[in-house]
This record gives sequence, C-alpha cells and structure tokens, in this order.
Amino acid sequence: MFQRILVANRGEIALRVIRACKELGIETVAVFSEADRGAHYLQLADEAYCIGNPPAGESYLMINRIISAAEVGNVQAIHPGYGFLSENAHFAEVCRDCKITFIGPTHEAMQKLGDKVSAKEIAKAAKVPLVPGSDGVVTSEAEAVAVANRIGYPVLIKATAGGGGKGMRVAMNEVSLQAGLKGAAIEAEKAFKNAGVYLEKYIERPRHIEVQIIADTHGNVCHLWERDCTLQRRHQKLVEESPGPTLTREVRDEICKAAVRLVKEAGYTNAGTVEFIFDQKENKFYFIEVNARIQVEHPVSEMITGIDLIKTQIRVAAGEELPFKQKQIPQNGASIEVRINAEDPAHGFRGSPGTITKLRVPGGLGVRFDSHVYQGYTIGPYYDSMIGKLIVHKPTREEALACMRRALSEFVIEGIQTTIPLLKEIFNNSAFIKGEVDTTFIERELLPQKP
Ligand code: MV4
Repeated sequence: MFQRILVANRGEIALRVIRACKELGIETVAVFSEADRGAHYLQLADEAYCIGNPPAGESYLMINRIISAAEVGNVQAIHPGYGFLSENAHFAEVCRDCKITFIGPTHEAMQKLGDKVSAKEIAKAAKVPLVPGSDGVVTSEAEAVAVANRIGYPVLIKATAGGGGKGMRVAMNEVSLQAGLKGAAIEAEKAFKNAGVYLEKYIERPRHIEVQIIADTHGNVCHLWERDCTLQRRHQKLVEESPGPTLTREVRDEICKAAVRLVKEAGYTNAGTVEFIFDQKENKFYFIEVNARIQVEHPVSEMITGIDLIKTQIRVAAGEELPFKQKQIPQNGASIEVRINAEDPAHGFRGSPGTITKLRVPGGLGVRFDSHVYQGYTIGPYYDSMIGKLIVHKPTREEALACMRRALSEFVIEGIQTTIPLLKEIFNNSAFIKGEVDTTFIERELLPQKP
C-alpha cells in the first residue's frame, strides 16, 4: 500500500480523497492555486504546495507543476479527482514515466475510451447495444446524408473527441444536417483539435442511466449498480439517484452486465462509469460513452452498496485484488444526491461568487453533506460553481424523497445565491416524484423561460 498520495484537485473532491487516505493511514500532499490559499482541505492534508495562479490553466491543469509537487512531496501515487487532469491520458502517461502511480485507468485504456468512435467499436465487440448510426467517423456530406436516410431523422451529430454533450447538434432534415456537419466539425476542431464527427439516431426524451464499475489489475470487474441522472440542465446534472426508479429487474441486470462486458473488453482498470441512454418508449438502452474517472455522483452508489469507492480505487491502484465479489454487492434501499451550486436562478444560473455569511447544514439519519465550504468561506469566480452535494439514503425511494425535502428545508445559506430553491421545486414536482421525467424535463417544464 502507498505511504503517501498527492491529491491533484481542490474543493469537495480533494477533501473526500484526503478523508479516505486518513482512514487508510496514508499521508496526503495537497496542491492549491493562489485562489485556494487557506482552504480547509489544505489543513487536513499533511503537506500542501502552491502550484500557481487562480486560473486552472495556470495551476490545476499544469502537469509539470503537479509532477514537481509530487517529486518534492515524495509521493508514490496521484489521485486526480474529477475534472481538471482526471481524464487526460497524457498526464496518466507522464505519471507512469515518472514512476508515480496514477489512481485511475492506464493511459492506453483512457485513450481508447476517450475517443468516442473507438469506444463504440469496443462496445460493439462486447455485444453492448449501440444507437443506430454511422460506422465510425463520417468522411463526406454524401455519406452523412446516406446514413441519415438509412436510420431516419432526427439525427444527432457528435464529435469523436467530445463527450459530456459538448459539441452535439440535432439535425431534423437534410438541410440542417448539412449545416450541422460543417458547424460541428469546426467547433470540434477548435475545442478538441480533432474535427472528426459521427452520426447517431437522436433518441427523443430519453433517460440517462449510468453504471458504476470498479476493476482491479487481476481481471476482476464488478458493477455497483446503476444511477439515474436524467435530471440535468445544460449537461449539468442536478439530481442523481440509485436505483433507477423506472428500470425493471431484467433491464437492470442486462445494463449492469453490459457495462461489465465493455469494461473487460477495454482492459479497463480502477473506477469508471459506463453511460447509457434509455429509450422509455422502447424499453431499450444504448451505450453512449465511458467516463474514465470517479464521478461527482459516486456517493449514491456508495450509500446503497456500503462500499467506499475512493478507498477501493486506492487499493486496486496499489495492486490489491477487489475485496468483494459481485454477489456480495447489495443494492440496499434508495439514495438520492442533489448538487448545490452557487448560482443565481434569477440571472440565467450565472455563477454567484461571494462570501457565505450564514450556513446551517441539515443532518439526521441518512443525511450526508460532502462539501468544502463553511460559514465565512468565500467562493471565487475561477472554478466550478458546485459548493456541495447533499445525499440521502433511506429504505425506499418514497422515504428518500421525504428526507431530501426535509433536509433541503433545513438548509440555510446566506450571502450567495444557490440552486436550493430549484431543487425544492423539483422535489415537490409530481412528475419527478412519479419518475415520469426525461433529460429535457427541467428546461421544458420547470424553466421554460429563455435565460
Ligand atoms: C444522446 C441523446 C439522444 N440520442 N445520443 C448527452 C451527454 C452525452 N454524454 C450524450 N448525451 C446524449 N446523447 C443520442 N443518440 C441524448 C443525450 C443527452 C442530452 C441531449 C441533449 C440535451 C440534453 C441531454 C441530456 C442528457 C443526455
């Protein structure tokens, strides 16, 4: 096992990783930008190094500085958290070359899955259902038109280097397909330095289901069941829950097994998420992409299984075998997470920086709040607006909903604007309570006005 780990992240996830390390008896080295000087997670770490200016490109994204801190701090491993360098295959490769264990998949697996067309090839080989679409990158307008005519409109244009919904375009007919292809390729070239795009049949009003997996370096792969992350706004998830409220036992078993097959086929190790869209009309799921990192919403899977995913990531990165078999992983009760963001709903959800002048956090049986903020904390304008995650766990979904309503009503955050009012509205919405929503629900039903 490692004696010392560097945490290449900030905020809530840095705190989460440091806590897991402490319980494992592992020392931690934290890094921080000038904007995070004095942050709470630095106090809990054994050592902390400043790595640059507030903009992420001048600190948390600088591979050379993080590797320098790892060398000076004398660590054996780096945990990347989520965001920043967590899915950067080059960073994982540099870590390996410097003889520092990257706590995540190998750079080869990351590269294969980071390219969406190559990820779909792996899924196909593993007999995981794919959305009808082009066979790889489309190389001409004529080819794209032929594919669209075969699968039928609407079609979705996606960037092979994209992901998380970045650079996607819907085409309703041949005219919008031609315009969309050009626009998407230009955008993809700009954003990812890769203009490759592919086509998929656009599944209207789907649910977003993902499967948490964890794999060791000895060939063992387990899933920790699914999460339903359907409620989102502009590709920012708002609510995540497990079990998925609409899945039958048969579909749940199939989707979890499909995720495990894909991960085995890719030679993937450590924690990851296989993302699917679920067509409610057809009761069918389709593979979309793999997220090769620990995700924000990992706690709901921890609550229902009782497994600490961060500790397990560290153990398998150190070469240990998974300490459980698939049959020993329960799906106990229901867990729901909401993301609390410092955003102003009255102004199109723009970031709401400022100082938290008053903070009262809910508690009680089955309530967990993972957050780096405290009363007096100042939220700067530089990073993600998420200030914490409120997670509940109860025997049934109905009880979890009631618990979340109660917890949200106890929350007091003054000095900044937050998404709590929107979350309260969601938990009182009858369609959401009944599980009758899709990925367009928030923007279609709750926030129909233009920002
Ligand atoms: C789709 C889709 C419908 N049809 N693919 C969005 C995130 C990225 N990982 C994949 N995403 C989607 N892919 C097909 N073939 C719907 C989504 C999607 C979505 C699309 C538009 C607006 C919001 C969305 C939220 C979740 C999923």
